[in-house]
Amino acid sequence: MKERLQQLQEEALSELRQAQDLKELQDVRVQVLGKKGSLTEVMKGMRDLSSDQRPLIGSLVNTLKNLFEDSFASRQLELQQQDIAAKLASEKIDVTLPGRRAMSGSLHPVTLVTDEVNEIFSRLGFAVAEGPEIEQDFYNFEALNIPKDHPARDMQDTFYISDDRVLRTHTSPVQIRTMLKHEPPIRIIAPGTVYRRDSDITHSPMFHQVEGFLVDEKVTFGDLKGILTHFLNEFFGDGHAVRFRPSFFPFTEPSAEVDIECVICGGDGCRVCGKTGWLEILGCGMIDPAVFDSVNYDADKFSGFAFGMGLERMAMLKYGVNDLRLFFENDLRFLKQF
Ligand code: 2U9
Repeated sequence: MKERLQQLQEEALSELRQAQDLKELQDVRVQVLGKKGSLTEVMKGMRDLSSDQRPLIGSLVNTLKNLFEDSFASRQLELQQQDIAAKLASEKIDVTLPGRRAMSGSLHPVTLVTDEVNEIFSRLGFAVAEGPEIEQDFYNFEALNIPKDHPARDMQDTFYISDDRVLRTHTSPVQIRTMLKHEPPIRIIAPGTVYRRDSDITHSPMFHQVEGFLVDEKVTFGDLKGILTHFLNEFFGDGHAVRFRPSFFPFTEPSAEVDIECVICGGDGCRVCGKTGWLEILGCGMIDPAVFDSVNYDADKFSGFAFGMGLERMAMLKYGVNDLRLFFENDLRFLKQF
């Protein structure tokens, strides 16, 4: 029996040493101390021993069992440390490597231009106002002196939500809403998205505008010219001639269109300005007394001017973009340049 135990000890300890990972180590434990393990079998056989043999063999078995447990624990620790070391080696991070740059987005050119227009007018004391994109007929047309038979009201030109509701065709309704809430003096610019049933190389059914207006006592066309000339000099830089041409809008009287000396060719004539040397850039005028009537302003006491501009057009001229569609395609190669 003693020899059997000696042999068992050698085998068991050698198996422990040979175990290459924690799973193999567990298997050795089962082989020795499991239900049918080699040492378990020996312990079961103890009952067949004579009573004088039993204490001696019992103590040898116990010693062997303890020795096995200790050796098991230390081999287990060794294998665990080996595991950790291997993991650390494979997951090693070189903290001195340069980091990967996060991709940062940029503002859309129309947003950039909107912000710049807002800033220039803010410095002149204008507040920015916003309003709904689905508008009632009253705010979009009626209050702006756009009569029932005006072509702008036609189904061909305007997106109708219902008989009385449209996708706003300009941001002017924001200004009607503002006047209905506040008394003069008033200085507002209204940037925003507008919709017209127009789609070709130079028109998009959805585009962006900034409109502005100022109402006070004794406001003159001279004030209008001064403010808009200053704005264009700020936006495009000094040194471009500006001219005002008579025009017509239902909501302003008199009305004018504003041209700036071509910012591409400097007035010599090129493809962008159609060889005229001038770019049409703004519409404007003195607010029609009929508009004041519809918001209950006293047209004898107050006067004001208003203006409007298309922001995609401003962005095209500022950044030299030659195709309107680029603004709506969301091609990152285009957008990343701003
Ligand atoms: C109120 C009264 C008058 C705003 C104005 C224009 C002239 C104009 C166009 C420029 C290019 C629109 O984007 S565009 O197609 N705008 O020519 N807009 S005067 O007049 C107003 C606005 C509000 C209460």
